[in-house]
Amino acid sequence: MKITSFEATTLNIPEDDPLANMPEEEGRTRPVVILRLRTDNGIEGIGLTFYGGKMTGSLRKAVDELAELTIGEDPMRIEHITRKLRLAAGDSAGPGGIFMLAISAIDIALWDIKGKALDQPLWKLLGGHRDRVPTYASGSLRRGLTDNQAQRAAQILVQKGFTEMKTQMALPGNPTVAEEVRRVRVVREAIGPDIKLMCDINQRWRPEQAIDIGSRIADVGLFWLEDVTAHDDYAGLARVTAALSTPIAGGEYVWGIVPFRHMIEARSVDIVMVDIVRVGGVTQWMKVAGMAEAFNLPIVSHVMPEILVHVVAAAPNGLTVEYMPWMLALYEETPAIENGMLVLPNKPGLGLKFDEKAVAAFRAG
Ligand code: SMN
Ligand code: MG
Repeated sequence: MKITSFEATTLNIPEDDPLANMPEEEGRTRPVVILRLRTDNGIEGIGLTFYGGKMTGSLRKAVDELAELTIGEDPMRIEHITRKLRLAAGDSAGPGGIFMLAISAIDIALWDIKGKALDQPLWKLLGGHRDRVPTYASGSLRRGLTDNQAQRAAQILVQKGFTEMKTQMALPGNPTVAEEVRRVRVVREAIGPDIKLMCDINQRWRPEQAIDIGSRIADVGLFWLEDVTAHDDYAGLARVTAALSTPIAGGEYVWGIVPFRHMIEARSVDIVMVDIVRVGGVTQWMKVAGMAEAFNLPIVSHVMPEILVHVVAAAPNGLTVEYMPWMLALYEETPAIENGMLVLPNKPGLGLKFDEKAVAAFRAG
């Protein structure tokens, strides 16, 4: 089997809130580059990438340039292709940034091809640990909402059957400690004690602030507190992790696999979160899962549940899948949620098909 052609397209995907219909800001969109990689036996693998922001034109160009280099290659030899692309472009441009984002789209598409060629769903190819995985609602309880809106949105998520959900602190403006603490308490009040509640800080606190606020909310019983300070302050994160009884999650902001070694060795986090387009795709995501497993740490996904459900279900230490719904509209069908669990698809590869009407509607430019 050989790769014969590819097609990349730039889209603007709405960043709305289909889960609770409580968007932080109406009309906001996120640029995304989707990729189709085609083979000589008629298989089409799909991949995608983002975080290009205003540099998405450059990211699209990088995807085109790297995908061109895969033509003629055997798609089953993913590590061989990765090495070729690294030598051709990444040696001087890596390890992070546009190169990593672009190669991730290619890696995802190659795994989709592999699954289709072997007629197996990706989660089984990667280990197939479980056929259902816990999931948590994300993107609804954001920091830009009022306390009241956050409470209403949280109740809607519970009514919809979610048993896990994520909110945010580090509120906009210059909130007092009391205001920060109140937000997470009112969300907890709205959902009761039995729903798992996570809280994302998105690197906005200093370590001592995280310890101060984190210790005041210990009784809220958060399932985890995420990205409490700068992502590469491994020692600062370790200080917070050691000081708080609440588990600390982190990792979505780092590039490639090596930083996870340093984070884990420094005991910076209790729960390892891996972003699939910053780490280098499915291949590298699973390597970090193995590294975390060896250190007795759980692993969790970041955004794109329709893709990440495969890797979390495959890994024995997979904990839960972030159900961030932004990209769901891109596909004809996405994995169902039953009793708060995502059900793994049985179709080959990713089990996803682009909805061509949605692709046309979101097309940029
Ligand atoms: C997040 C970051 C970037 C894009 C979407 C969402 C956030 C999360 O940190 O963990 O959901
Ligand atoms: Mg986050």
